[in-house]
Formats: sequence, structure tokens, C-alpha cells
Amino acid sequence: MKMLNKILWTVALIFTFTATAQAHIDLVSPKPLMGGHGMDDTTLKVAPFGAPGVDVEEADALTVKAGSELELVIDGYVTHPGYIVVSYTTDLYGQDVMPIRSIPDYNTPIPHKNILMKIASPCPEGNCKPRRVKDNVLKTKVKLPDVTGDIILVVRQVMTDKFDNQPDGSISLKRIYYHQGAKLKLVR
Ligand SMILES: [Cu+2]
Repeated sequence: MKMLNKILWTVALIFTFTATAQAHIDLVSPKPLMGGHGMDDTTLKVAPFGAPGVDVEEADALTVKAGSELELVIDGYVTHPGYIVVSYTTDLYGQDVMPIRSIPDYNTPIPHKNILMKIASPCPEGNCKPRRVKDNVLKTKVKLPDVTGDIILVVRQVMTDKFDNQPDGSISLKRIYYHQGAKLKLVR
């Protein structure tokens, strides 16, 4: 019986460890469509909004003034070298903000659509080595687009240590992104 307990605990620990190794940013405010810790911490990986299975059209929206400045609060609980891109879309399916999956070479900039802001990933004491950190909260203001209606604010972590060289010389970007999205209703 003791042996079985030990095995179960080991399995549980391994599972926890694998799960926590996968998630990296929490959009604290505005409230995301889905928390990044859902589905064993894998929801962040799902483009475009990190909210698999969420009916975005039916989701609650935060009402804010078009063109105003909104405070963003992001908790970077696993650090990585790279940056955070904040963009938006009026397409509730996010087709126009799907992440680019490969670039021809390292010198090609990664394209992002409808960018509102690009900021360096928060790394305490300038140490961006992948690790778990506490209280690594980034607060910043983002100027919203001057349009009215529903938008999704897309907050995307881009990890520059996750490029994968391909045999043909191109670079796969499949592992570099984590996604969070928040629904806003912009009004005059
Ligand atoms: Cu990581």
C-alpha cells in the first residue's frame, strides 16, 4: 500500500512539474477570455486567443472608451528572453491575428498585425533565463484603437529562445508563442 502511495505521489509530482513548465504569462487585467492555466496549463498555446472552446461572440466584454488608454497588468511567472506584443482584432475569430509559423531566416523580422504595443518581456534583474519567478508583474498603459464595437485585445508572449532551425534553413516559430485575449467593447 505504501509503495502504491509513493508511486501515485511521484506520478502526481511529475504531472505537476510538466504542467507548470508549459505556461508563462497571465493576463491579470483586463480579464482574459480564459485563464492560461486551463487544460493543464496548455490553453496559452492555442492561437489566436489562448481560449480554446470559448464562444467569443457570447463572452462578456469590458466596456471602455475608444481611443483611450487602458492599464494592462501581466504576470510573467515564467521568464524567457523575448518580448510581449499587444495587438487587437475586430474579427472575433482572430483570423487576421493568427501567428506566423515560420520565417525564411533569422534576419527576417516576425510580422505581427494591428500592433498597439511591443515591450520587452519582464525579467527580474535582467535575468531572462527560463525559470519560474514570483511577483514579476508588468503594468503598462496601452492606447486602444479609435474604433467602436467589440474587439479582442491580444497579448502574446514571443520567446526568442524557442526558434527551431529547419533542414531547409528556415526557422520554425511553432514554439515561440503564448497567447491571451480579452474582449473589450469600445464606445464613444
Ligand atoms: Cu518556458
